[in-house]
Amino acid sequence: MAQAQHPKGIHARVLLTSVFGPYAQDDEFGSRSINPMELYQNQVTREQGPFSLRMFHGSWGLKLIQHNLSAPSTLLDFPSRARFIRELTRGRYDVVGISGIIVNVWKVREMCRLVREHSPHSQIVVGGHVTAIPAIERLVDADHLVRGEGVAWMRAYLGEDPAQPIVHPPIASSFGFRIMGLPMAGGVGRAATIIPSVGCPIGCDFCTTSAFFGGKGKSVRFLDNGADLFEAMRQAEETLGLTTFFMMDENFLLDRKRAMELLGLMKANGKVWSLYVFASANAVAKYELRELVELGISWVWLGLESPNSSYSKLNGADTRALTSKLRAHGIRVLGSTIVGLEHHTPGNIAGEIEHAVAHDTDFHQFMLFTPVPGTPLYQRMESEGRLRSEVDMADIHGQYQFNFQHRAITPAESKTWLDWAFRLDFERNGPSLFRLIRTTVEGWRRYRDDLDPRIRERFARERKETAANYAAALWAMERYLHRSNARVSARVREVRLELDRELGGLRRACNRLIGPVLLWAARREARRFPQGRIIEPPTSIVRRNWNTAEAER
Ligand code: B12
Ligand code: SF4
Repeated sequence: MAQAQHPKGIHARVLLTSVFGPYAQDDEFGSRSINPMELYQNQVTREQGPFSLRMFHGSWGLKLIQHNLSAPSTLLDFPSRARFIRELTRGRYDVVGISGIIVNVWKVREMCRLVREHSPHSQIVVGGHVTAIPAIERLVDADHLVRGEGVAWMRAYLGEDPAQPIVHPPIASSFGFRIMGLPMAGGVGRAATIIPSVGCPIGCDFCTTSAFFGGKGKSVRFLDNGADLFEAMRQAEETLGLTTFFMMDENFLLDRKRAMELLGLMKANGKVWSLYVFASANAVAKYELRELVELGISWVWLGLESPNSSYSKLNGADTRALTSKLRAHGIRVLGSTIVGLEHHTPGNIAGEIEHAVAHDTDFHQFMLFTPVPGTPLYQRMESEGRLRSEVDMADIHGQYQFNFQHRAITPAESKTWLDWAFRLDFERNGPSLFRLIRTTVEGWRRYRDDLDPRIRERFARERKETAANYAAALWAMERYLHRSNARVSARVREVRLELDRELGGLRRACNRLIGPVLLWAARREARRFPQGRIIEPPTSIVRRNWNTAEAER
């Protein structure tokens, strides 16, 4: 089908928006209290009480689109419903682009309705994973539904060449960091987000991002080679003053050639950068540890899934050995485990969760096995008649209950096992903040005298940031856990004493003063918000390519 084009081309007035909040509450638009707009509190550290990491991430897909359009545009991120209506009524927008994922479908529907009511002349374009829902056109009243990559589509729609190279925007990866009930300047691993590509060619059957951008063998590459990557990172460093990068690529290490080109340029230009990446075990295996360290890999999101799954990305990998090797070299690991795979039964699932927890990763995400619309797994479950059609799409997010008939585990049991996994991980391994400090210190110990000055400098920097920001937090954690979990408290103490030995007397004295404040704040937070404090992201508005008078509206 021919690509649609707006008659006003680059002169069209464009509003790009994410779905409206509040998010962490139960409402008729599909918000759910267990589905806050946060990564860690939603699906990683949610059972870690006051030690859960709290922060937000903006809508990077919309940012990338906006940055690559010449048309005057407004990006409204995390609006309230009222703020969205206000923007519609004041903006005289020709185009309203709405971004959503599947759980947000009812908000997308409501937003389309609001556009028709308050800005009837606007064309509505809906993009993002929500468009993977079969027969979405019957659920939402949009003029265009964009499945897959959106920059090229929007460029073509607005009369620009879709094949132009991507201009990468500077993106600060997170904001609003809090822990132990207090806002913290800087935040854990403040980083610039870089988006090298979307999709993943490995094509695991459950993987929604892989399926959405073409499936097995396919991905869409924005930064095709090491030089493109290096340039985007250099510019982000210059604009944002950051030397840590969150590589938003589903499997960054898979493309070894590109990664090694980047390493060559980092070395040639003396760049001491830290990289946070997503990577599968078979991709990590393509590198010597020394190469990963030289590349500045300091945090890996690793799919562990299950020791008995047959996913090719694991390829027989001993993930426990791999994780402990990475950690011993100062590479922090966020392990990701699927709960409720097909082979799980009430008899073996506890053992599999124990196995996951035994990895002692710095962070652990647990997700229910979930057939998501648009994936090969969903098609198979549908053809086998095993989808639970009564499940609301707002509940298909992997943290509630199965949306399919499992052969051995009921939906209610699925939630019980999932919650248990998070709790067990916390009980055995302690707060993630402690674990990541531990790994950072381990890396520094190993590499502080390395012959390569780039490596020495990176580890010294990471350790310094950690010590400066979080040594006092260790003091507070040690005491907080003293009664409830003496074993973990003792482990925290060991790391704290080691850090203390390295710190100057003044810094140590400071920490002795700050520690009790943090302890008090953590106890207070746990008392006031036993289920976790509800925090919503603030609305942000970015206008581009307007003349000044209009931009100040
Ligand atoms: C950052 C992130 C978040 C942030 C939210 C950021 C935000 N402002 O919304 C946080 C951490 C809060 C989050 C939360 C959740 N997330 Co999330 N998240 C991501 C992540 C890691 C990156 C998104 C991203 O920026 N990608 C890069 C950009 C460039 O790609 P993109 O967003 O897809 O955008 C492209 C196209 O989709 C398209 N497009 C997008 N929007 C629009 C709009 C228009 C008009 C057009 C034309 C095109 C278009 O063009 C863009 C450029 O090509 C993705 C995984 C991934 N790799 O994408 C998951 C992902 C989007 N999240 C997902 C899920 C399920 C969730 C949660 C439900 C948590 C959970 N249990 O997993 C919650 C929902 C929270 C809520 N209440 O809504 C799923 C969505 C699955 C689906 N099929 O719907 C993903 C794909 C992860 C996964 N593999 O399962 N998430
Ligand atoms: S390796 Fe990871 S990103 Fe790639 S298809 Fe499998 S689950 Fe998706």
